[in-house]
Amino acid sequence: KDAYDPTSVEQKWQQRWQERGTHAVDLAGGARPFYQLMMFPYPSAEGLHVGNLFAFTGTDIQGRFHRQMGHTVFQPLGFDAFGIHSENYALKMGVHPMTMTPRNVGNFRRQLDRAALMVDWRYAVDTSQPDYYRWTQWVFLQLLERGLAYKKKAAVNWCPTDKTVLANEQVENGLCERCGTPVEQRFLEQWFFRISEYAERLLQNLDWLDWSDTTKTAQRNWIGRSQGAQIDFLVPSSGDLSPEDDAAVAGDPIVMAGTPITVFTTRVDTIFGATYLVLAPEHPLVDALTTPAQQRDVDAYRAATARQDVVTRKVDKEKTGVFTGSYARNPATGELIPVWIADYVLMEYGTGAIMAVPAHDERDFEFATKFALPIVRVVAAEGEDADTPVEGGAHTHDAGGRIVNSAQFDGMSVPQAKEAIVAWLAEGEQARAVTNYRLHDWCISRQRYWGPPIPVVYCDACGTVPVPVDKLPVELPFLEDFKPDDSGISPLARDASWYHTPCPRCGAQSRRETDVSDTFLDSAWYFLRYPSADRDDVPFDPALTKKWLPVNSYIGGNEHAVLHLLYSRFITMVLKDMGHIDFEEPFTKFRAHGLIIREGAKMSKSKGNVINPDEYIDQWGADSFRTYLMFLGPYEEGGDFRDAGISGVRRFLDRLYASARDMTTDGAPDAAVLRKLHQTIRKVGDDVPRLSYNTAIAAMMEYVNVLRKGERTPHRDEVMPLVQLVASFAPHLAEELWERGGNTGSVLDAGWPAFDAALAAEESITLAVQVNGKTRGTVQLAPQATQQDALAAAMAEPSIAKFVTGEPRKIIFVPGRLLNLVV
Ligand code: ANZ
Ligand code: ZN
Repeated sequence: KDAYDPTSVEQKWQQRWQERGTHAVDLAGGARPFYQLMMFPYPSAEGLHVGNLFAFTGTDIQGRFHRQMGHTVFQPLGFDAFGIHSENYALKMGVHPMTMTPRNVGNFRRQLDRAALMVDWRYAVDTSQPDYYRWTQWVFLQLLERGLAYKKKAAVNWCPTDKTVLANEQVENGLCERCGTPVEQRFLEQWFFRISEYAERLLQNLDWLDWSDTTKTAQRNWIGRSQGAQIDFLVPSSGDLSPEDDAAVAGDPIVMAGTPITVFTTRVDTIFGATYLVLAPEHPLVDALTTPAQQRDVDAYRAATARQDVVTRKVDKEKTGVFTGSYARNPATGELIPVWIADYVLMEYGTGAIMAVPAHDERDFEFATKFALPIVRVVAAEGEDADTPVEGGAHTHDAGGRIVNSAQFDGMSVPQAKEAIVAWLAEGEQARAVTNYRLHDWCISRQRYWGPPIPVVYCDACGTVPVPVDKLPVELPFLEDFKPDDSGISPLARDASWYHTPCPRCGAQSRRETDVSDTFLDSAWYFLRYPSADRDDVPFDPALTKKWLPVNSYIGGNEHAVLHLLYSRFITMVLKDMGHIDFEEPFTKFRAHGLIIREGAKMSKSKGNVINPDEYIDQWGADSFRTYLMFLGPYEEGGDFRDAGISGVRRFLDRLYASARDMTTDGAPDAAVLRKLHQTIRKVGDDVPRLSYNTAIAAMMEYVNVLRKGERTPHRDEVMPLVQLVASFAPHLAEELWERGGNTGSVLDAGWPAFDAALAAEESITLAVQVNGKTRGTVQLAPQATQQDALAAAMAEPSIAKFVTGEPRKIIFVPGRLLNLVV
């Protein structure tokens, strides 16, 4: 008898699929469109690793399953080829990225085909090709036109190893996400996108998106909404000084008289306890507030802060700071309080200035203790009063407390006081309720080579001029030496013949922008491009976009839960607002897959524990490998890759193969086998759409065991439906067996096996019967039997009935499991 030989089966079907165009999708004509998206890979030189294949296979199963359910499925794939990943690799290998990228892409495609991904390559994208980035530049110009792209000099994260600016999202615990180097602060002119304007919408829409909760939570935290107030503390002019003001205060030179210092607080209820102000050292008012006597100290402190990297800045360390010499009036108490600068206040958050309430904020407490600033209690908990000293640390758990030392607000709860005090200060126009977001504008410029040049030109006469859309792409020139340097200027500035260009407006000699855009911009719109990847005239065709988008189902790694997904949502909203598309959320459903672990560690190139899928596929076949990957554990959690496990999966496919080889068309299928079959159809059909692949595979394995039990000869009608169930996992084998079963055409287009609930129902169930908690026997019942049925059956059984005298005092009935009679 012939045995399952994956190599020949897989070669045969790879070729058939090619010839028959099985994976080609009719975008214009196909009915019931279903857009299944997977996160596209960076085409690194080593080729695909098992982690990639785990992600893609799990997505491919969704795509194939939906096709079996009668959808036209579009499941494209492409390459996120621009960016630091590829560029750093090219630098390391000494190969130019323009040479390296197509080579890697070719290798990836070979591997992806081998793994049987249902991809129509006519719709592939490569973000580093001019026919793609031309439209990335177009997206940039849309934002520029809309006033959502702007340039400003800003403190930015600078990676001294990669020699480039990083977005906040690319800094993890103060380290460069790519190379782990501590990130420094630099002051550079950068292009930004105003994503912060979309913060509320990005937050609100999360409520109705069908996304995994962990992903939504990550996005919510990133957006970081805080409800609070802005309060103005005025720097008094000498005329505003009253006799009560401290003589020393009045004697100091007062700079910036009348200027408000605006703070952001979430605890306006504590304003009577605000005993000093703190500004970020970078705050624009610092210079004007600093008195001559304090100038040297302030300058030294600011210089020291500027030298600090972000890590040191953000860790909770010993508090430092310097007095500016100026005072401002607390609008609640009327008192003058000193204005300090300290690095624990960050310029990027809120207004870059705080009112310090040492009694109720931990960092303020440490600071006040160190610099002997007054600590005034304004909230009292149970058992405390206005005079209870604040000792040993701030009292931060104020939820149940009462306001004290706060004039007319004494006795209020914290929430009451919040409202009342803002209203009171708002009358004098010294406060307003505000919502603050942690989300910053998106810095999109990179002083690197391997990205799309930002399409603007600087002209002495016309200023910043966008490159007209019909002049796109601004092609990335071939630069022999593309290595970044420490200057903070992009390598593109080295090619004078490239960056000197006539102004598109007046024709005068002008200069191109030499920064390229962030890779995250490439991937923030790629899903829009896929259906129109073959079009040169438009970024995306309106009719196709209407038909195929938003994406029905998106699967990808949790490492992109914040950045990539948030940016994609933002760009989609902007394009909607500009009338280019008619939806504002790109991904209706998103699920994050888990990670494959090996020997307890995440599989990664840097850990050197990567598995080469080619070797496994050579040895076991792609179908076994795919199925094994999906059997490792719950798809959304991932699992541990063990070399031994794959043989069990292969045995399952061997037995399936043998079942189809040996099956008969004589007679009729066995009733018990049919019951198991229909139970399996139901289970796999339930499990696959909720990504529970491992349990679906386990169910199919169980069914094969029933099918082959005692070397019985299975009936054709018992085998063929299983071939359909397994088709999304083991696509080559399924096609082969489908054909052997006398069918023509792809199993993918044969629909889903018919499910019959009546056939799936258990004929009878076994119920344990207890008397006074002791098992006395069992009865056979219909699965839907009631308590009364069960009691009758038990009483009909003499071996049980003999223990029951008279009416039972109590009956405990667990349907399908147990009947307990208390007598
Ligand atoms: C007074 C106060 C009293 C505060 C109190 C807290 C407790 P979230 O909730 O994260 O938004 N803050 C404001 N801007 C800051 C900045 N740029 N750098 C550092 N800290 C800043 O935090 C809001 C609180 O963080 C604000 O409320 C402010 O301190 C501080 F018992 O104001 B609070
Ligand atoms: Zn000009």
